[in-house]
Amino acid sequence: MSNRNRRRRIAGREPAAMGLLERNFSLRALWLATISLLCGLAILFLPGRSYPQTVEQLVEQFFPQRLIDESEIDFRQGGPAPFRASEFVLADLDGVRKRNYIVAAYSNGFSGAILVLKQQNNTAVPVHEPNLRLLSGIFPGIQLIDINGDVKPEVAVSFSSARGPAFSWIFSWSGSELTLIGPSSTDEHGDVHTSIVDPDFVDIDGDGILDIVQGPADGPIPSGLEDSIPPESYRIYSFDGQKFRLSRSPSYFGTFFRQTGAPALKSARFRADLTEVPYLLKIVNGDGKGKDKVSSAEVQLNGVLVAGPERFNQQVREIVVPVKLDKSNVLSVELRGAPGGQITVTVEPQT
Ligand SMILES: [Ca+2]
Ligand SMILES: [Ca+2]
Repeated sequence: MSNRNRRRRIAGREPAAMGLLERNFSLRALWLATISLLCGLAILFLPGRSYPQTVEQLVEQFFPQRLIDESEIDFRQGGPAPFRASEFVLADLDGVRKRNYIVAAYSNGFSGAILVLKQQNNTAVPVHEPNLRLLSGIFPGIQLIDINGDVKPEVAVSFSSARGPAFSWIFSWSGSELTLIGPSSTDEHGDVHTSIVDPDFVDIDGDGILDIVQGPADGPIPSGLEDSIPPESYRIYSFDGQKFRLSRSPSYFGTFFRQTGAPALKSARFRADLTEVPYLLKIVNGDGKGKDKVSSAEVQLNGVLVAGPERFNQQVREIVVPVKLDKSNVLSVELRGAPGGQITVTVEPQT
């Protein structure tokens, strides 16, 4: 068919048929517009990579790219397969009775990162990342602890090491950033190291502010090696309003609890570096505030009774006994009386 003929055929159509064609065309346009609108709405409101809804997805969305890059480069150079671990808590950092922050910790199996995200509707914005190059460990953990009793939580982040113990970093929230308040030191390159591994938080002096107790890193020493590995003391860090600083280094620190059931003897081993200096064994009866005292107990050091039942009652707060230590020592404690009582025993050089 020639072009001229075709033009004639179209031009020769009935006006009614042309109207139908136009109506079909505009219906199709309307249909397409509706489909596009629905697709747009679906992308906006359905959970997906670009618009995460769950906190888990938000936390993953902000996984630090430098950790991903580091493990991929390492893998290409023959290292282990890329690894990702993250942990988070929802936190009311400002004390406004709304857990509107996400504190997230990330690890690629070697290096770690901490990120504070502020939740806004279905999204979050990163508001702070502590600049600590030496955060490292495999599995991150986060705990909120109100260290100074002001209702606003402090943040304890840990990264477990291959051998199990976790390096801990303690922060307070300034309103805009996490400030490291945990015990730490700075090396010659300006990098900050934490001084604590799996610490305990105890209010030792009852001032309402938690203290940090760090036990010796050395586990049980194989027999015969006691003399070649110097003993490590316990370390107690107290908060001075700015930072936790070392306040005492006792040879032993431990809290004993009166459990339900018959009184039971519990023993703890500890070592001492100096055996020729006088030591003081101090028993604090009750918790930091003086509650939960025991009315009867027996405390022995190296098989010798240092405090018997007659020394304890509900009015006794503290018992101090001068003692001598051996290189290796055993403290044995049996608490009696009503379950729930506790004592804390410290052994440190007499100053
Ligand atoms: Ca607090
Ligand atoms: Ca305290």
